[in-house]
Amino acid sequence: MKMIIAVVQDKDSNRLSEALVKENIRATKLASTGGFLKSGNTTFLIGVRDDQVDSVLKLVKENCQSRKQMMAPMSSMGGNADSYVPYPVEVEVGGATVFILPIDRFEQF
Ligand code: 2BA
Repeated sequence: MKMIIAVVQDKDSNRLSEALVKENIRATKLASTGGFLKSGNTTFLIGVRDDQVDSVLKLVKENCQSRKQMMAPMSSMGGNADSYVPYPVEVEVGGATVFILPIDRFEQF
C-alpha cells in the first residue's frame, strides 16, 4: 500500500474530490497553508493499493492545473527591511505537489 499526499490549489480541490469519489478512491481532505505564499491550499491524504497509484496520479494530473498567482509585496521574503520587495511578484503555483510514501501497516477499527 502507498500513501499519496497531494497538495493542490483550493480551486481544484472539489473537482479532485469528486473525481476520486467517482472512481471509488478513499481520501481525506485537509485545509492547509502554503509556507511561501501563506495562502490556503488543500492537502489530500489518499491511501491506496500499489496498483492504484498510477490511476490516482492520472486523476490528480487531470483535475489540477497550474496557475500564476501574485505574491503581495513583502508578504514572505523574511519580513525585514533588507528583503522588502515594494512590488507584487508573480509566482507560478503548480497543479499539484505529490509525495508517495510506503505504508508499513494499515488497520481500520
Ligand atoms: P507555497 O509554499 O505557498 O508555494 C507556492 C509557490 O511559490 C510554489 O509553487 C513555487 O512556485 C513558489 N515558491 C515556493 N517557495 C519558493 C521559494 N523559496 N522561492 C521562490 N518561489 C517559491 P509549488 O512549488 O507548485 O508549490 C505549491 C504548494 O505546494 C506550496 O505552497 C506548498 O504548500 C506545497 N509544497 C511545495 N513543495 C513542497 C515541499 N517540498 N514540501 C511540502 N510542501 C510543498
